[in-house]
Amino acid sequence: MGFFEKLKNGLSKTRANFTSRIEDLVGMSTELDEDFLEELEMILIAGDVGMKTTEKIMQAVRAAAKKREIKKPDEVLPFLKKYVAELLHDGSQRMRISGDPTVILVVGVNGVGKTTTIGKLGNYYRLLGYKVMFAAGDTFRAAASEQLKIWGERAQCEVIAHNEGADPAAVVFDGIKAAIARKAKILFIDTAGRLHNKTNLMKELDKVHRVIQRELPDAPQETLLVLDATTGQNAIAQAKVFMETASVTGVVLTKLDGTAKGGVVVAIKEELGLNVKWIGVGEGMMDFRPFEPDKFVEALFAKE
Ligand SMILES: Nc1nc2c(ncn2[C@@H]2O[C@H](COP(=O)(O)OP(=O)(O)OP(=O)(O)O)[C@@H](O)[C@H]2O)c(=O)[nH]1
Ligand SMILES: [Mg+2]
Repeated sequence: MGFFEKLKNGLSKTRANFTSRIEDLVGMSTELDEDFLEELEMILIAGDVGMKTTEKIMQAVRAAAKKREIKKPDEVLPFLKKYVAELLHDGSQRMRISGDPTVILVVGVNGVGKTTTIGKLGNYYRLLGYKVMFAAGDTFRAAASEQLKIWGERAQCEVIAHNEGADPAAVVFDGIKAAIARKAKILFIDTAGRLHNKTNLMKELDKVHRVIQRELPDAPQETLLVLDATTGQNAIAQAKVFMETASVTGVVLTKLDGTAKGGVVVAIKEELGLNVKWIGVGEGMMDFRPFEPDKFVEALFAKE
């Protein structure tokens, strides 16, 4: 299956909940009247685009209607497609591979897909010719290191790990030393998603961050926040907590396959000001894509 087909398949539930409902509304409406606009607004909110972003989109639709740029209901979908693509656009989607090593810290609550994402990205960058290593900074959960080691084998990336309960900062320190010694170009750092409480988790991330900076002042070059698309607006609330502590440089939005809440991509950009850099569309090593706004919108609005 090609890149676009996989993305399109991954977004099929979102499309059913969002695009198809707009199409149905358009099909039933003859006038671009207040009823139509209110219904459209409901669909956007239900599609997890978020309140603030929905308001912004609706203002644009109303303004375009007033200026007679859109006159009939069936002109709304092409307008939305173009408008959403513009909202999502940004010049700096790519990751910066600029240090020796480049350190990429991966954060997020438990179960969102951090470890899986590291496996996928590790393999991707190895195939591009970089030497990649992983550091198992999640020492809280039993078997977390083992899971990362399995991904390390599959992705052919060396893993630095300590025993369960070890100090994550110590693992990170060793990871950096090993990456320097072995001339790795990229070091991915896995972190715990759950500790005894939120304050502890944030303290731990802060400590990990300080260790990285002490060893490599320009690092981490990226702090990727992993968010699970199936959680919709909850993902936005989670992101706000992480943004208070970690200087998040981008988002990995996982589990876009099998969710109707893909509209959350728009809210991440608009309400958090964060760029989605990667999207996950399955559990396998190749089931992810760089986030490309045009392709995403194309797949979101694609006809079956
Ligand atoms: N369908 C689907 N499943 C995914 C995706 N990414 C991860 N998963 C699954 O989500 C589950 C959790 O993934 P992990 O990578 O263990 O998540 P984590 O954030 O490391 O979790 P903790 O270590 O517990 O904090 C696993 O069963 C993964 O296979 C995705 O893009 N699509
Ligand atoms: Mg994990």
